[in-house]
Amino acid sequence: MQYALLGDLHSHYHNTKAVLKHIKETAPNAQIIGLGDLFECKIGKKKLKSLTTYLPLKEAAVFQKKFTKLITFPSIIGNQEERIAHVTGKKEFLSYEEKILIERATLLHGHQFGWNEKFEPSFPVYDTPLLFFGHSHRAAIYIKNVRTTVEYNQPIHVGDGHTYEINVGAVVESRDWCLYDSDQMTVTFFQAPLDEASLTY
Ligand SMILES: [Mn+2]
Repeated sequence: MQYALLGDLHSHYHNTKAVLKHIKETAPNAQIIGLGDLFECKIGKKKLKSLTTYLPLKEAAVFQKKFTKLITFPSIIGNQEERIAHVTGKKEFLSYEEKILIERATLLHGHQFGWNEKFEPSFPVYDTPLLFFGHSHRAAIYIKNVRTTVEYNQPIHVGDGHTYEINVGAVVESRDWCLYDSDQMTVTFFQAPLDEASLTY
């Protein structure tokens, strides 16, 4: 089975549309799953502390109807959804799973890990050969905890019994997504082509 994994959309309509189009062209039968931070919260950590009441959704987040119509696939929760729920009191943003398990792979958003000052993750314990995640907006594959350079459009074989941690990158900045084929046991990084409209939200 094929899975198309995308994360860190941050409410970016044009890039999300470009990535979904690219997925449809490249792997039309893949099951699409989001890796969190679908939406962009406009309230930073500092402002969060000074809030005394809930904010309306429009003030708290980049929330456009045309964007929500693109989100027809399941997703795990990201820190943006958690913050939007906290700021608005809207519990529906907490309705996403913290973790999804698919064939031989765990899906998590990286806010559940520790990160060092260089923004490198320390991975939690997980029970599958593969871990897919997002959060730092940097596509990467870690083999035995060593970060390895990503080559796009090149299937990487991940069925050799080692564990692999795969950061699928970000939709919002670079239109990244990742194809996981559980029959072939391959992972392929992709970037949807840039269209002019992608330069705006
Ligand atoms: Mn995040």
